[in-house]
Amino acid sequence: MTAAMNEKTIKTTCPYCGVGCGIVATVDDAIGHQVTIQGDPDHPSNFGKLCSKGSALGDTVSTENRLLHPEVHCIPCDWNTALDTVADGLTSVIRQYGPDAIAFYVSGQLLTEDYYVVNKFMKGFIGSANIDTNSRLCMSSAVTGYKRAFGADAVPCSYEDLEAAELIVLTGSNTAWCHPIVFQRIRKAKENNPALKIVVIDPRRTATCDSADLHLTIKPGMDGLLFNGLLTYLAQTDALDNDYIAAHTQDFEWALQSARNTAGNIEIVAQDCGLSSADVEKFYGWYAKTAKTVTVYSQGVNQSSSGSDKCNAIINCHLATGRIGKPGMGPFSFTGQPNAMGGREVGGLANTLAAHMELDNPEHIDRVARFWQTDRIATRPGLKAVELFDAIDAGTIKAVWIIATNPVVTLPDADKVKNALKRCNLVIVSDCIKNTDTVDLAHIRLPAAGWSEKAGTVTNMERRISRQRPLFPFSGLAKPDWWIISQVAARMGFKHAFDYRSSADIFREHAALSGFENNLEGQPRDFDISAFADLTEDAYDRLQPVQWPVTKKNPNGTERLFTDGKFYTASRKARFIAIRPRAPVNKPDPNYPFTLNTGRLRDQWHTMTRTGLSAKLNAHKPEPFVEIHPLDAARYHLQTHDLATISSLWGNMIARVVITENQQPGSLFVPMHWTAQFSSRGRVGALVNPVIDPHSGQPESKQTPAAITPYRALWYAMLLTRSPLMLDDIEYRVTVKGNDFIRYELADRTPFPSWRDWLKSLSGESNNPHCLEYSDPERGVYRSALIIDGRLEVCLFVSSTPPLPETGWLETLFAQPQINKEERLRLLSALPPEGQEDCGRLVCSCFNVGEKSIAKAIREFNLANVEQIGQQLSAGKGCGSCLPELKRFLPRQ
Ligand SMILES: Nc1nc2c(c(=O)[nH]1)N[C@H]1C(S)=C(S)[C@@H](COP(=O)(O)OP(=O)(O)OC[C@H]3O[C@@H](n4cnc5c(=O)[nH]c(N)nc54)[C@H](O)[C@@H]3O)O[C@H]1N2
Ligand SMILES: Nc1nc2c(c(=O)[nH]1)N[C@H]1C(S)=C(S)[C@@H](COP(=O)(O)OP(=O)(O)OC[C@H]3O[C@@H](n4cnc5c(=O)[nH]c(N)nc54)[C@H](O)[C@@H]3O)O[C@H]1N2
Ligand code: SF4
Ligand SMILES: [Mo]
Repeated sequence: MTAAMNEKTIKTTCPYCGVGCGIVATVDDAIGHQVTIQGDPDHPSNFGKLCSKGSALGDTVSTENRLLHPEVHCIPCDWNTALDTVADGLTSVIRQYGPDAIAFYVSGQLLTEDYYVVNKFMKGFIGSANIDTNSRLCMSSAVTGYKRAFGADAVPCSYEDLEAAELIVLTGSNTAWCHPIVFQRIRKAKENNPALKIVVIDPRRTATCDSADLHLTIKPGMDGLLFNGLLTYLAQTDALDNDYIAAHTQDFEWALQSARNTAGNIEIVAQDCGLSSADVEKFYGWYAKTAKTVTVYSQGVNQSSSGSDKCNAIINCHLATGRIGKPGMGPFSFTGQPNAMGGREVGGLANTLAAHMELDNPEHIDRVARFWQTDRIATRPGLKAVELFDAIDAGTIKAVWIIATNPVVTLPDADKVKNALKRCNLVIVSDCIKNTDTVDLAHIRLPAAGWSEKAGTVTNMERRISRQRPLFPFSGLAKPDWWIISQVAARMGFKHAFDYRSSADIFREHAALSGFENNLEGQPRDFDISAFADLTEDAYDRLQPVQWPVTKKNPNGTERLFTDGKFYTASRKARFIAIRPRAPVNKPDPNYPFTLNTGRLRDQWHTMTRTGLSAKLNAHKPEPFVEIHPLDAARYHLQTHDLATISSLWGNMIARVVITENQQPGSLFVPMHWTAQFSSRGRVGALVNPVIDPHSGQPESKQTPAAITPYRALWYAMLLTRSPLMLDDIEYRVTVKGNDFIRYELADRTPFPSWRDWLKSLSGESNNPHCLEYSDPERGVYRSALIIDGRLEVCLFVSSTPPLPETGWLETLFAQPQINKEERLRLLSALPPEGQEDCGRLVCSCFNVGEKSIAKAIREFNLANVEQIGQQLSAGKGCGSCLPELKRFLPRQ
């Protein structure tokens, strides 16, 4: 048989962001764990496009770092032993302390089927609602905002509304990096319709700003005031849709009064938001006169102690202008995770119930209990993420099961979370990966099937349900999450309710519940996919992407909600909410004079358990860093390439200094991605204040008072090696996985005993080791390379001051089986031979184009736009994720 005959093509969905791109995966059974990834041209979310992360999925499916078998107290075991131990452990806690002494902490990265089962188990049968999800950190404020306004957690818009819009306001969203394919759709829409205006509201200048007609560098946390000011302005300028307000809404006067009281005129708003009056007026003016307006909001709005209010301040303006339920309009919360929306559907949050029902509503509780045929259902909301870990810390929760999330890195006050887990009697973790900061603290580790193995559905941020389909068999003993949970439920006496044979079984039940007693007495629930309640196994396999609601009457799904002006409140009218804007809870002070902002990078996904495996993705931003404005850098004696200690009342970290005017004076930005697996001191969650929104419980991850000081090491080193090395005792250590090498960035304040002896110890018993060395003790410089049998093994550069030489060329030498004489000669200078260029830090990961090559081509060929760069270098011609960055290399027009 030829290889091609073994090839099969499978359609599935990207496991990263909420855009929910369709993928065509080609696997060759003869080759094993390898896959070629392409965008699915027929998927309505991406029409064939994929961003850098989606395109690199093939690099992340290796089994090398997978958790391949269950472990109890670090001892590998079979499933029966592990499942019995989990069931016995949970049962004994319940017997002794009651069901509320147990907690689950789950994730928007579960498939809907997994998510449904774990919620049914905990809320329906264990009988406690102490099950929360990482979505609490992500979009619980958006949920609260929608529920307060519409009576249901219903995202009104579609991506097509962005294309039909004439004004897109992006607030607290770095769309270019975090929802790249939707951003490409927005960019394309602007090309097709130059009248489309884009306003970006973000204290930082981000890649998203490169497409903006107006960028408002808002003072951190002030969005509520800005949108209250907008509501006042709309009233003052006669831009309200009074007919819509009268027919379809309630409580308008109340909200307007509050807006007037708090944001009565543009000057005050501008001053308090740190903006110019002219810019605020421009934004308000555009908004007032552009009917087709979509406001997109994400973590810069949600992750705030007043996040829910900010969401409602935004929604108020849409309701006041009747801009909802019509093409090209609406308040559009961008969710982050691939299945944040699916989690909302199954009641993933501790205060909600399945199928968009509520835990504070006795009728809903009764209905779900009858559907599940249980008399043990939880009857009150459970603890929300931050409180839940506080309860673990306090010892009131005795056992926790964490599934598909990494709270030791991503919850605020993350050192406290770490200590809480260390103290907890029973920590069960289900993950695909062998070592994460959270898995490392588990008593019981359960190997979950990951993307490319598991089967089920996800819902993207425009309510579109798509299938994830398996490409490979399960690795090792890994099992789908729904199976693991059902097995434990069965062992705890609930087999009758968890007797699922497939994910299709679960999906049907979930669909049936969504239609169960829906629309009683003219009161419908928004989430209804009852059309799928009888889906056959085969039809589930073939399920095409579709936007809910999907009912028998409406089998092709629903592009837009609220087209009839009817909402899900008792009166069927939308509610205005009166907003009193509040600043972040903790304010900078002389000890902690900066506002620390945290967020995402283009090529990493959260805690890097998967993207960190891809050399390509690591190349874009390889090291944890802190961005600071030049004036602040000068004041605090920081230079580019320096390391700095950043600290808050809660914790501290070390990161590389990046000086940039993209940052406002008084604020710092640190990416959220680094963990103890990749860096000794790069976990920013340790610094983040555990302040939460009173309505949603979402933490204020974007604003923590912080201080910064130079970290002056005795020595700095850069080490390239073929295989991992033990470097645990070094104070600053970052590990970067490359293609054929690993790079370590190192620094310490205590002397390293002897680099020479250490290198010698590395050559071990090998034949023919050869050590090149250069030493200048006066300058603290030491350089060395270890070559074994003509092949480069280790390359070490040490200096008493940063920066160390650039490593681009040296890294390429690891791909060679032998290095030649000239290369040997130049090794310790790090300068490539004539004709072999170092292309600099990677910008375009599809075509491996670095910043030096781009700058050089622009200079040499007088390139004037990104198209010309593409023609010359191919950069930007692949996934397009680097286009905003390419723009920055061009001379400013
Ligand atoms: N590459 C990549 N993409 C991702 C993810 C990833 O890890 N990597 N994660 C996914 C997930 S789960 C999520 S939730 C989304 C998040 O997507 P986004 O919300 O777009 O991403 P963030 O970087 O967290 O924050 C967005 C912006 O909010 C700004 N901001 C901070 N404070 C304020 C403020 O007070 N007001 C305003 N208006 N803006 C402010 C920040 O400067 C930042 O640029 O991304 C998803 N997509
Ligand atoms: N400082 C700061 N902190 C933040 C944020 C921020 O902007 N700033 N953003 C917050 C937001 S919006 C989010 S969404 C969170 C995300 O934070 P987390 O969810 O904690 O981060 P991930 O790295 O996505 O963790 C997912 C884990 O699930 C595992 N996994 C993947 N697939 C599966 C599966 O199918 N089954 C199982 N069992 N495991 C699987 C992965 O290996 C990984 O360990 O971080 C939050 N924390
Ligand atoms: S935009 Fe990128 S990360 Fe998001 S779903 Fe599409 S390919 Fe995946
Ligand atoms: Mo998120």
